[in-house]
Amino acid sequence: MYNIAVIPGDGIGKEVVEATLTVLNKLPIEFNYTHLVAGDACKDDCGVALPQETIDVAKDSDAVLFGAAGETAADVIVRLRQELNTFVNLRPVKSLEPEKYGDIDFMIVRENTEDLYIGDEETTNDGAIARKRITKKASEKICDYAFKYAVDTNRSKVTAVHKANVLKVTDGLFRDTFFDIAKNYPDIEANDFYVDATAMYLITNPLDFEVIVTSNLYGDILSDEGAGLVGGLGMIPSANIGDDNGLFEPVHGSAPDIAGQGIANPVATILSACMMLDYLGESDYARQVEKVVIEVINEAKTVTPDLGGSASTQEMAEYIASKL
Ligand code: GGG
Repeated sequence: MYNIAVIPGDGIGKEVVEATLTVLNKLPIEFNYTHLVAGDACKDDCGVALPQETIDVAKDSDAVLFGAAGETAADVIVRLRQELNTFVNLRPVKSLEPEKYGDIDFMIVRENTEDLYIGDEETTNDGAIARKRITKKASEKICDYAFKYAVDTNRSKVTAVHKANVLKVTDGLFRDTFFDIAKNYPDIEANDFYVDATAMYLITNPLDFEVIVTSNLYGDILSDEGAGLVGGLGMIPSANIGDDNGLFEPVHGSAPDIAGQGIANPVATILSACMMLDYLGESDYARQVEKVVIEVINEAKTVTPDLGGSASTQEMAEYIASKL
């Protein structure tokens, strides 16, 4: 039995998490869910966006399934990643409809604990200032993870993304650390691009990428761009992994424009649950669910409006569950 902390969060988070539990509940695995609150509504109701109980239960669970953060993202999802010390955020950009989007398949390995996302901001006399923290230790850890990931998944190249020509000290440290770590992996090609150039190459040459390793902010931005290459934000899952904890969430946010309408695409959250199954050592079931999700998307019948259908979030999830 696995103890899973479930944090739907805000907006469409509730809908996509409910849909995902419908799919998980069809598997012959026993899950003990603890439903926890966090987010904008939680802040309005109880004064804090991330209650201590939510943090404690998340830390003690076998894995965390998270939905979406809204305006309180910094106090909720960014803080949770720090509290759980999930130092890597894996964001796979993979086309599930190769005829439509080509054979795009690369992994973004995003550093998850530092950079501008430490939230060290202050107001000054003439405006405001934010501190960007890049440490050698965290850079070594994330770059090593990226190379190991490349070896484990038979990839041949790791690309570091930074802006070291402008941010010479912080991004320069990240880039230099990357090339130091690369020396330990002589069979893997190591190259680097500036983040602005990468934003273009992802559109002009997406097949050139295999594994991207980058800092927190660039990883956040490039993964949304990646989603745009393969059908939209409803398609990309993610896994936050640390030495003791795993937290799984779609890349998308709370999408207030469509929240409550029951039309959000549940694929990103269902695939995040597949990454959770991998983390729990249940990879056979992860592959089974992925296979059905791909079939259902390509069938294009019982899918949400963004995928060309008219099914609701829950109808699509029930259809996926029925095929398992
Ligand atoms: N499920 C991802 C989510 O809630 N995203 C909203 C957001 O702003 N996230 C910031 C981040 O991923 O760092």
